[in-house]
Amino acid sequence: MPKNVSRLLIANGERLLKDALKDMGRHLEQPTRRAFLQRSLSLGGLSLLSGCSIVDEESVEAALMKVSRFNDKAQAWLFDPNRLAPTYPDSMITRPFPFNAYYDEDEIREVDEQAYRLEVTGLVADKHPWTLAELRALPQADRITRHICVEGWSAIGKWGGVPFGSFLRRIGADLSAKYVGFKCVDDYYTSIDMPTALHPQTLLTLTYDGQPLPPRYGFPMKLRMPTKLGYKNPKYIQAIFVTNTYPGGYWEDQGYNWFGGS
Ligand SMILES: Nc1nc2c(c(=O)[nH]1)N[C@H]1C(S)=C(S)[C@@H](COP(=O)(O)O)O[C@H]1N2
Ligand SMILES: [Mo]
Repeated sequence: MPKNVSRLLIANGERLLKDALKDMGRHLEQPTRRAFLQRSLSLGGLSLLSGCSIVDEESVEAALMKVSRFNDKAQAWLFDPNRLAPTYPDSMITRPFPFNAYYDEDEIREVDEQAYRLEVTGLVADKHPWTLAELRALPQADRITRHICVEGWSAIGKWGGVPFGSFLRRIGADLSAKYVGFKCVDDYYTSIDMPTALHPQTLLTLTYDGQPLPPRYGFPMKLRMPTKLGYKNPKYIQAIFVTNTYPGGYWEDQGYNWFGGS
């Protein structure tokens, strides 16, 4: 990506942010405003602001959302559908791989393999629900990639499953639609842009480290994207839908940046 292009985008983002702050009037004291600006003026840095107390101000939240949506557009524009994320040798796998969810490990949902069906809805030609056996019968791939969580850790893991682009083509998804959304067994939900859904490293995973995905890592299924931050990678997937209506996400609706590229 040319540096002058990213600089131009950041400069535009800055102008947009300053305009938004001007709109807010004098809600904030000068030093707070300055700290706010300093923390905000980087692409990607915005996603970390959700824990900040000034988010209580409705106007600040509106300004942040404006910039975050600008950030989504910039990231979508910069996203190279053919550029691959790094992959690693077996020896670099992080053991044990960390567990994370919006609840503790003792509340992990156990999904019954026999009763499970993956629902597929929205802008797709073939809406038949999938059993795990049917999904396992599709051509599989595995990859060792790094998972990065905004909470400040990263780890290398090995996931295997169905390349998501080939799955979307198989079900006759409208590949010109804007979003693919995910609903999970544990009430988590998220959504991604179609170019990322079709990226060659995006996998609908059924295995972790060569074994069926254990409950802690999202049995029966996790969408694994090495081009996106951890919270964009849904575990315990119950339903997949293709849509042009912005679906948001569990953390995204609380202020995390929607595009969430790493
Ligand atoms: N269904 C579901 N998926 C989820 C989450 C969750 O709480 N529920 N947490 C996300 C976050 S923030 C991270 S970092 C990763 C953690 O995945 P891991 O337990 O395999 O490390 O799952 C993501 N997907
Ligand atoms: Mo995360």
